[in-house]
Amino acid sequence: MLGSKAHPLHRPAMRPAPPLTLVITNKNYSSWSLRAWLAMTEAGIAFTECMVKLHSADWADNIATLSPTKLVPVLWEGEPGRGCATFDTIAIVERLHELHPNAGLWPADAAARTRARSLVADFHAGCQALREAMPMNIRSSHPGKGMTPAVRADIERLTALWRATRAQFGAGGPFLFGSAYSAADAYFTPVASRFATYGVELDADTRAYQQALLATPAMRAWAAAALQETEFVPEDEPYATAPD
Ligand SMILES: N[C@@H](CCC(=O)N[C@@H](CS)C(=O)NCC(=O)O)C(=O)O
Repeated sequence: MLGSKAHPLHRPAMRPAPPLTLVITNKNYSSWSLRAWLAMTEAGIAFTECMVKLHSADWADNIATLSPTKLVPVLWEGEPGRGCATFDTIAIVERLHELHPNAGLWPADAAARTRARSLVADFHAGCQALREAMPMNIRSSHPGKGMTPAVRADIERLTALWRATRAQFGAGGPFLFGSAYSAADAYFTPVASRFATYGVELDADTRAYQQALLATPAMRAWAAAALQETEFVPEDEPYATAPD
């Protein structure tokens, strides 16, 4: 007699994964949006981009629905505002890794993966002086601005970590872990952009890494879109005055 359990051969049909949407803001300014967007794009994960411009009517009307924290990026599985939301960039990367474990978001090697996660967590919680004094501003050039002893200390500490990681794990390619681009590289691409905007002098190895980050097709596409934007956000422009 058949019991109530389904026969093992009669598996329920697999439900298709809900579509992914990434809510982001201005490409010229939003370093956190860039990180999540790059990680997904470089990993080849399909998603729809939902742009909500900072300080716009669209933002005022929709951010509370689109983001539990009223910050972006937010990853939605299913309908934005109704599906499952992951917020905060580290959580987004980890959720994407759960959904796409073979997409290469983290290095396959355990020691390299541990280093990648450590670098990302360390940056997420630190480098405050650098982040405050040198906000990402892809279209602008402010050489020499923002450099203070605290910023210099952040840069020296961070670039020493990059050099040590590349020396230990980076043979065979231009990225932190060699030829395979990881979420850690996505994390540091906005820093590479800041170094260009503020004309930060770099040692040869760090400069090579910076250039590799800025040269990926995904970063070029993002930067090209950033250059098309015309919004001026005063909070992100400590070294410029609003155009008339
Ligand atoms: N820790 C957050 C930071 C997110 C964040 O600060 N996002 C900025 C844009 S880069 C934002 O949403 N700002 C909107 C506001 O301050 O009102 C993450 O990792 O995602």
